[in-house]
Amino acid sequence: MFCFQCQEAAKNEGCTVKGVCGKDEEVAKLQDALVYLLKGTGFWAKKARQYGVTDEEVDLFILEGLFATVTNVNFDAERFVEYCNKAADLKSKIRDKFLNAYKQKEDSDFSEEIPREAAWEPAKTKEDYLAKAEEDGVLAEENEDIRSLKELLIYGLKGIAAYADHAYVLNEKSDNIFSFAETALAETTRENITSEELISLVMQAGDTAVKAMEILDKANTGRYGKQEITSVNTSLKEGPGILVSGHDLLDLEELLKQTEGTGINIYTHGEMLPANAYPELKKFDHLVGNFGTAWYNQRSEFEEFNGPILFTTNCIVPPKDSYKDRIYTTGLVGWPGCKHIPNAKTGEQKDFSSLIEHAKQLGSLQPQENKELTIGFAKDQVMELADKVIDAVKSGAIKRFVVMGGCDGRHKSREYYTEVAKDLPEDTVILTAGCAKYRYNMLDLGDIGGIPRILDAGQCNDSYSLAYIALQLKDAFGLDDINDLPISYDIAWYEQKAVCVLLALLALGVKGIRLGPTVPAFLSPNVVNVLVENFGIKPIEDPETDIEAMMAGK
Ligand code: SF4
Ligand code: SF3
Repeated sequence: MFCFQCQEAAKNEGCTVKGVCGKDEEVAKLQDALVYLLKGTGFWAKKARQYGVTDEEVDLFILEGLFATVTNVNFDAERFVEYCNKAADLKSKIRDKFLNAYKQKEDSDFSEEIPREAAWEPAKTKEDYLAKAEEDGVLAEENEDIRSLKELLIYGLKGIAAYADHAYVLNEKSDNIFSFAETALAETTRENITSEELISLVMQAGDTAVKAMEILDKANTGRYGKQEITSVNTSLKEGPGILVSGHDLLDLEELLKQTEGTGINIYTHGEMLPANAYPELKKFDHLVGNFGTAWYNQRSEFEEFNGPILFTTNCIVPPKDSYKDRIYTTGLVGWPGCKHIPNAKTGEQKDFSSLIEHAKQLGSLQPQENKELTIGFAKDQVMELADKVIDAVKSGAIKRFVVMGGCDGRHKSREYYTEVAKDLPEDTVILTAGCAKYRYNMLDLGDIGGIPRILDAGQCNDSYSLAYIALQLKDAFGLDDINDLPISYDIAWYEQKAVCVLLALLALGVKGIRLGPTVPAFLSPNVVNVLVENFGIKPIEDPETDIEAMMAGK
């Protein structure tokens, strides 16, 4: 196996024996085979679009397939065999549709040369998929820079796919996103593609990432209302409970409906915390708060939570035997041997009854002393405070905003973010989104004239809110360039949704982003140079040096 798609890639080079995340060789190879098949599917889907033919089953499955390969989503080999089979079927389906359309229009059979990803007819066995991955994995591309740019594009696309899929289940979709995903996948199959062409696709991925976050914001706020400033309980209460992790608000809503009146309390974990700020979710009295912190702490936190735990997206880590029987997965998430709640039929809800029964059997949780956390500073809420914020900047009460969104992770070096948060001068405000916040969201940093010094916009996709706020401030101050604002970006990344967010920020023209805790292993030295020269991206140094530089606008 070879995988270097996340920040925890072994030695910051790549995982070759087993993933640091827990992904084994078989799953890693099946994921490679799936991406390979999706590239072939993208090739035919792009061609079909040129002849006016689309197929939403294909469009959607491309998103789902990519999403399933995001770090810490699915570790179940059998599920990947099913996904590969489905990708192979859909590849044939869209190919045949294209060939028919071509023949009708051109009055001849399509006879151009096709890439090997599009031509492959798998035997639809696990062995065949594994063999294909062995000969045609990530390292099959020998040119280091082309490989780096192709993977940057694919990883950004995986993040886009995850966000677009979350929006899709809430009835928001964009044909531009489907079309871009197919084009990008198809382009990676071209033997003679140049670095310049790939850089242009990476920039288009940034534009598409903005679009994906925008439609997801529309989907979330359309259904659940605008996030409101909310004080969230972060401790366990008397009575049985279910913990919900991940990013999928629809799963949470359906579970809340199905547990109403049962006496079961629902708690959020990790990236589900922002759900507590949406009016249409917080109206459920039995959504009682958030328990725990970022994903990598789940092995200790889940032992403490004596109830079932539902995973709706990443990040799942290898469960301990002490709580493995309490883990349930749904959507694209999977862990071998853990119970999986299947998708519902169209127009119906998922059936969470087994999970609910399990919570009843396990009985009450051990109550804890209460602590509160304030959240809900997505774009609409911050815009309500806009006058106050603008006045505070004009008067000098706020000297600088520091965007510290992104992901959290295991590495000790991430204490950097806690230190930065602690040591930033008192006239600074931290804007955050994503699970990166768990490094500092319990610090009591106070407020500036009633504006809290940590403004938490929500999930990683709510980085859209942070970009939106920046654009509004630019207009409010009559500036031409977003980089003239007193905002610094100190972003933490871990998985591919953070790659998507980074590309979105670049597409919006943000320059001088600090990226940590390490520079991605999949970026070759030449590609790093391109990012440094064109966007001023820089690695993090120590907190003191970086704070000084940021305060000087560097
Ligand atoms: Fe390694 Fe990250 Fe890939 Fe897992 S996702 S195998 S930790 S590089
Ligand atoms: Fe976190 Fe996985 Fe990335 Fe959604 S839950 S930000 S790491």
